Amino acid sequence: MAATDSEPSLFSAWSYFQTQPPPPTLEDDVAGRGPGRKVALVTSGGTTVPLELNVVRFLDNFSAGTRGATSAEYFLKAGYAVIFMHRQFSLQPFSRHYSHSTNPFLDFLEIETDPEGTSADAARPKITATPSDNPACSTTLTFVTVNDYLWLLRAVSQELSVVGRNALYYLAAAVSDFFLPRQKLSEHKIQSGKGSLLIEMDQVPKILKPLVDEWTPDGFIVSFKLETDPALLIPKARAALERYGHHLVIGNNLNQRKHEVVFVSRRNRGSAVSDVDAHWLRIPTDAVDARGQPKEIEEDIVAELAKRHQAWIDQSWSQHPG
Ligand code: PAZ
Repeated sequence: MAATDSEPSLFSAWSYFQTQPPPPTLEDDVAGRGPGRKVALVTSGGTTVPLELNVVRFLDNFSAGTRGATSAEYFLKAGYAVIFMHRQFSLQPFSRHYSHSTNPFLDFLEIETDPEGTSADAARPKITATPSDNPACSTTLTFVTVNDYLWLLRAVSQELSVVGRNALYYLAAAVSDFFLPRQKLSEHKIQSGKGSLLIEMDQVPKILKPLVDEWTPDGFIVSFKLETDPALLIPKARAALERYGHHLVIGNNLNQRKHEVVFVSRRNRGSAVSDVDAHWLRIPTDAVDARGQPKEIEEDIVAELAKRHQAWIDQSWSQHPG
């Protein structure tokens, strides 16, 4: 019978779902297995450690947020939804190209240079995309202090745990190892006049442990390790893998971090941490990308991670379907 000839039916919500077919992708969407549902939580920039409750002085970290902001762009290009959790006023994806600007609309634009390289402005990036071209599925969160960072990371990772294996954690923020607990903070500005200032700081708890074991047990977790002594890089990365049991540590030395990083991981999931694979990614200092722009190592880091993350999702599903 043609639709126009039929009596209008009265559906209750119950009868609707009893009689109408679900879309074919529903199960995957809900389980977080859909192709567009991979999510990267990118942390970026340094944390501060206030020395007073009414903050006049604080300790800070060198990080400008370049690694995180650049990587977030490549995650978006690789089809990830991105939660960009960054230090307030540190570099942000896309607008990092225009560091003088505070225009939030730049967050939604893609940037390209003159492909011919002929115009007088050839070296200057130009905006070619509209907001609708950019994945709308990205969010920005900000922190300032190490305390903000820890609370935010816990809350976001607990929320994100619903995405299960499709969540990738890219922990590039430079998080202070030491802090002053609130109970030890002076309420008012620390006064001079008593000679030198001695401050004893407590160690920041090792947040990766509960992240891996409790908050987001199915997430694919990548931490960064920064060193200035190259001899320490791989041993410290290995120790982090052993201590926290996560998937991967990306090691970088302060002065070479834009040109080389090392991926340190277990050879096989579950194998002893003494049996690690150290995979170096290097780009020449004068490398250029397909558009003739200086190449960014984050492009290769994210490509390698997207491959490993997908392989891990596929492997997990073949071992534990559903
Ligand atoms: O932000 P940036 O590009 O200047 O520096 C990036 C980085 C060195 C902070 C990052 O790659 C990193 O190693 N983060 C972890 C630092 C650590 O806590 O060991």
